[in-house]
Amino acid sequence: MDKKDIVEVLERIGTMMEIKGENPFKVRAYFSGARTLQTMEEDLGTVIGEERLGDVPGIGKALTEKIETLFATGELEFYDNLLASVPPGLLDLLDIPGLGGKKIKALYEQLDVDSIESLTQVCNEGKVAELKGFGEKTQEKILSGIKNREIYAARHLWWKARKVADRILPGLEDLPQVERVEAAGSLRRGMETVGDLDFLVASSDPGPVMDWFTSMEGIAEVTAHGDTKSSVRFEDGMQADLRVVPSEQFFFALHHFTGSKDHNVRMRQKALSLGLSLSEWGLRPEEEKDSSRKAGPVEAHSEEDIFKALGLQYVPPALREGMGEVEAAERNELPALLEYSDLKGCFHNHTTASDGRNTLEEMTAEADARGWEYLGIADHSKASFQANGLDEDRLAKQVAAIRELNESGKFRCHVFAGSEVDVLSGGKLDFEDSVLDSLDYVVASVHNGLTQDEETMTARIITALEHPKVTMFGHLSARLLLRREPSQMNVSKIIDAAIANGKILELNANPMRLDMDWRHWRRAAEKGLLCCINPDAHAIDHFDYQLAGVNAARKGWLTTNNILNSRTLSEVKKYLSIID
Ligand code: DGT
Ligand code: CA
Ligand code: CA
Ligand code: ZN
Repeated sequence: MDKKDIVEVLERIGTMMEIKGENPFKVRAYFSGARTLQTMEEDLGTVIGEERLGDVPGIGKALTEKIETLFATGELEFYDNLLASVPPGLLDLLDIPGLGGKKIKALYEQLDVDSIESLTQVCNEGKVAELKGFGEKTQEKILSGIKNREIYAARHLWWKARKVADRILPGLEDLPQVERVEAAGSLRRGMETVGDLDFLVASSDPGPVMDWFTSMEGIAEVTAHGDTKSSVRFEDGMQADLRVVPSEQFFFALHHFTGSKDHNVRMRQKALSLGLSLSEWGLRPEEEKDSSRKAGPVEAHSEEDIFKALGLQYVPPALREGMGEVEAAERNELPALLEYSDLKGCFHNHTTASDGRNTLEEMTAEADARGWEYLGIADHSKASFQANGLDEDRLAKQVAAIRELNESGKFRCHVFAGSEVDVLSGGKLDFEDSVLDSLDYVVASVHNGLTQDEETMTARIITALEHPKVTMFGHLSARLLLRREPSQMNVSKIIDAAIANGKILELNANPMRLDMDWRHWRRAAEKGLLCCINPDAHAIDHFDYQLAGVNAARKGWLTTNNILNSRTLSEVKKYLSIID
């Protein structure tokens, strides 16, 4: 079992002991042990191998044995016994923000709550508000937490959905009956989360295609098995639809099932204004609608043909959200969308100096191998102690190491020395100006106090944006998709403040963040806001996240003009006022 999983087991042990009302002293030992382990810089295997785990402050004898057993075997009898001794539904309650061991214990003992269902019921009856230490507000928060949990469970990260689709598509392609195949729906539009996968196949012999699809590996249930449409649910909860159409309808169906619904509505209106009727089956004069299940007189050998037939510029899937794209296509004013290959580097990246998994050199070598002209290192600052943030001394050493690496000429890729500086709760930065002066750039980010009210948070962020040393703001809302709601803030005020102060907002490309949200970018960029797409990489393979970032940027109508890191090294140096 790896370190991350062991940390989770220790936390669960602590929680279960708390629920059972065990000695708070013992309980605390598990939580603090989990934290110690989490922030331990050295490789856990090495420390265990050299029998030094017991020497680590905060990890006592009992804990050492348990961690070693988990590391070696992935199992622990003590944990299994504990799991068996609490109602299984109780641990689900931990998914609700604000509920820890103590609160769960109170709910269990005083209101017999032992599952999400029973918790929902007592909340709706108003009984939770009456409990000591809870109150009306907590009860409301619990209810909205339960609702979010349902929404979260029904959707999946685009990043994950794409990987599942990438496994299914080749299988479909290989079937002899399949003439064409595409993934459609929200996945094709590049939505940050995806409800279900939608596959579309052109074939004149759908039977074997349906049979293959409904007998794929990992399927938990076949929810529909028809002549031309089937649906399945995989063991991990992901669902997928497959539709098979005759090849002359393929592009009409592809356009229809790519959506979005709002885009389709606008497209049908556009067709009607020309006396035409557009459907998943074809495009035909409106008066022939009765025969609409047959292919229409207009042929489409690509989606482009459909747009052309309506006198429209081609609208790429990323823009099909019913947010003015059809109107812009009428005027031939769609943007030239960003490509991954437009990116020449990035700025928000971590190394082993804070909580990253790769060293400065390893990160630089990888950026170099990708052909990037520059790489910015922005490790955490000291207030982010849980992420092993750097203090002034360690930062100074890192800056020196970066300067040295650049001078060594070892890599073509230039490294910029930065920092992801915590924005403290009142908007003050975690480092003094004299420290920030030694850096090439500063990413300001909020990592704590995420539940401040809208006014306080907005003021906090604007204060940081007004700081002369700040270059860009990191992951604005601090949301974690399908896990944590965005912090409350007045985004349009923040955008205005960033523009007024000549500051950049990041588009954090981590597939769990994609923050600032693409829905804000089009208007913000029109007003003049500059964007930087950053992977927030904690390891070399996280540079791939830039694909998700570019995807979100496309949905935000951004072009190379709006993106700092599509500029060349010398342009960026100029922007950062760095003189060679
Ligand atoms: P999802 O799965 O919730 O992430 O979102 P989508 O967009 O993939 O939605 P889905 O799977 O329900 O349907 C795929 C596409 O099919 C959708 O984007 C547009 C089209 N579609 C489905 N139902 C309707 C409908 O009732 N009206 C219209 N105009 N289009 C529909
Ligand atoms: Ca879908
Ligand atoms: Ca669907
Ligand atoms: Zn961060």
